[in-house]
Amino acid sequence: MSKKIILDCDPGHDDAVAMMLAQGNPEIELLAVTTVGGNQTLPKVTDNARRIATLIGMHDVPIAAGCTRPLVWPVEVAPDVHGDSGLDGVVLPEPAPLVNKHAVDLIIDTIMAHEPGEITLVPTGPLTNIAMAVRKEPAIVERVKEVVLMGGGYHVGNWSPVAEFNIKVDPEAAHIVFNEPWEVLMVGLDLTHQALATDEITAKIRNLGGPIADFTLDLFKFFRKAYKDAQGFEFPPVHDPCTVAYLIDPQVMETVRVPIDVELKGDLTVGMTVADFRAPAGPDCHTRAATKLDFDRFWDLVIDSIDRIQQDLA
Ligand SMILES: [Ca+2]
Repeated sequence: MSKKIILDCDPGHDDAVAMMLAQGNPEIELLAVTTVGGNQTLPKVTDNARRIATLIGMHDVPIAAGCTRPLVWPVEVAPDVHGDSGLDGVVLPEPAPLVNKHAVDLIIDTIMAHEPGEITLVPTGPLTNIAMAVRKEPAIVERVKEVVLMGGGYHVGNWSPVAEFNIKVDPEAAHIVFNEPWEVLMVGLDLTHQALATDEITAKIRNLGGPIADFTLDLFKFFRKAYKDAQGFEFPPVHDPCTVAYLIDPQVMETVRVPIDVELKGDLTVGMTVADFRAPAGPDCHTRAATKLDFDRFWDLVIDSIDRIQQDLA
């Protein structure tokens, strides 16, 4: 049984890899790609998503643009990590069509048209669209199987000392998503900082050869320099596909059930995902945090998806 997912993203170098993994793995049935302002402005990330769709042969998946800005705060983008286009360093083909529907409505309509428990939401950008969908149609909460999101962290931040970008730029949206009583798996920085595109990994991708392998190498080349300059990493952490990888094979990571909430008020800590590890999680706890990545298993899935996409395109 394949997993039906909606990918809500802001491409973004690592979002691009999440799209590739969703497209290139038969365990995943991608029902929609929705975009949200984040790594770059909404027009830019939407254009990137549409061009990636063309590149990887994603022809039958509706793509819809969503919210231009966070619920409360002004727009904040990440050009030092993703460049002026949001996807600098690569050459992309013409954009795939956009559906004439707001992303929030596409999310709601898709969930309501399926049986309860069928659809997993996979947000890999700020949580604005998901929060808006919850507020517009609260019935989605009990119909969604799980929210598997990239964002947050329990020990580290990257946009402040304690807050991760996706949560920090729209903390109110994140607060809504973490406080609804659906299952939430936080695939945060503690996990994704283990998903490094090392020399060993780029060598494996280079050995594959082909247009999608070359595209991925260009992505990683830009991302590596950006992460070195901006945050001092030797190799870039490829955050977003960790979510999709978990849905293909849960053994790709270890998780722990723990209460998690989002700080909204602290002068130094706004956007922090606060996980309470003091005692065993109670029966009402609906949140989990990802802790340990199986590095080889994860990258094997990514590399396999590149190979499959290239075979499908050939
Ligand atoms: Ca992202």
